[in-house]
Amino acid sequence: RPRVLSGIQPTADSFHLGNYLGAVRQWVALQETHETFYCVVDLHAITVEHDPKLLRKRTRVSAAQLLALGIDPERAALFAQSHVPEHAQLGWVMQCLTGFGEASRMTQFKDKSSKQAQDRITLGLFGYPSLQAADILCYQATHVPVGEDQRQHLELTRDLAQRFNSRFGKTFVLPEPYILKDAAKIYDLQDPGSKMSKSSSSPAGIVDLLDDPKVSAKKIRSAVTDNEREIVYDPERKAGVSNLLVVLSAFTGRTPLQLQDDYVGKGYGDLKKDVAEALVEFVTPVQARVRSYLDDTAELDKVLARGAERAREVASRTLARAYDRLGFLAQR
Ligand code: AQP
Repeated sequence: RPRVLSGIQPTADSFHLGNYLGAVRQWVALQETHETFYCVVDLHAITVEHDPKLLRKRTRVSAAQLLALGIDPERAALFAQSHVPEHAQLGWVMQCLTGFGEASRMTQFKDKSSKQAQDRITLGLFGYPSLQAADILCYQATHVPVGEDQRQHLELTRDLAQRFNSRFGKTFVLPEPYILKDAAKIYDLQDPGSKMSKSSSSPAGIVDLLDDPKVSAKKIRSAVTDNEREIVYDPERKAGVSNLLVVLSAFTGRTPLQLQDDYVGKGYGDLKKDVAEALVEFVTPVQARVRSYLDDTAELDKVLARGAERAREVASRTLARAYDRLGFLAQR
């Protein structure tokens, strides 16, 4: 079966709607058809300043959310990135193949580094995409379900895999992005020109899955739209309304264009009310499941340990092959 790898950072107390609709929802669906590896990327989380206690907590909360959202640990290998040391080991190799100019052109690095004082920007943040390439290549993943914002990093991963293969012999499979057209990017409710993001959205612009559902419903009702009245799916011209249609589409299974027809003659208030209701209906049982996974952290840690074991079986074989091709002596 084709392989899938994806990861999510434990850098917030909750996933937001963009993380779920852009990425995790695809992770769940792909378990049916692919061999899946999903990790909480704690190594990536320390590329910016962090608090160890919070990281520990957020790693478990992330795993609990993934389980609550439908990741089935019997089918997918669900693990913490730091439990599989091959990520960091292959990450070093990938850094040694990445050009300085190439890394400098990554827009995520430019965005994130522009928000920090020069001496706070770490080499880890600069090298983030090379580690991400290793995350993917360790598993010879063919598909990587991520949001649109990650497309450039995936291109780099393909370039690095190709570079390694042509210098040292065919070792890595070139992964394809798996980006769903209609949910690829969820926008900030207050600033629908920018993506919903944990680091840059204002509290009113971001919907956290673990927020009080009443608060989230209120944020949806206060979402920025425009001065017109028609509910039309036109992301260029009507970003706010289109964003709401995309969210409702994900929860109802109707396409944004079908929804546009459903809402002929209705107003923005009706649309917002329906989006808020669909959201509350979705998050309420998810939150209950998250709480129950967090009530038994020993069991949660066991799930992660089993996932890491399965992941290492694959990642260690890939690393051994890559090390051999690079000319490292085999350990006797
Ligand atoms: N707004 C979004 N729309 C669609 N997909 C999104 N993703 C993130 N934001 C959106 C996808 O979520 C997955 C997990 O990403 P991550 O762990 O790297 O989270 P992140 O990028 O740190 O999340 P943010 O909110 O974007 O944080 P900042 O802005 O702080 O970096 C990825 O597949 C991503 O595409």
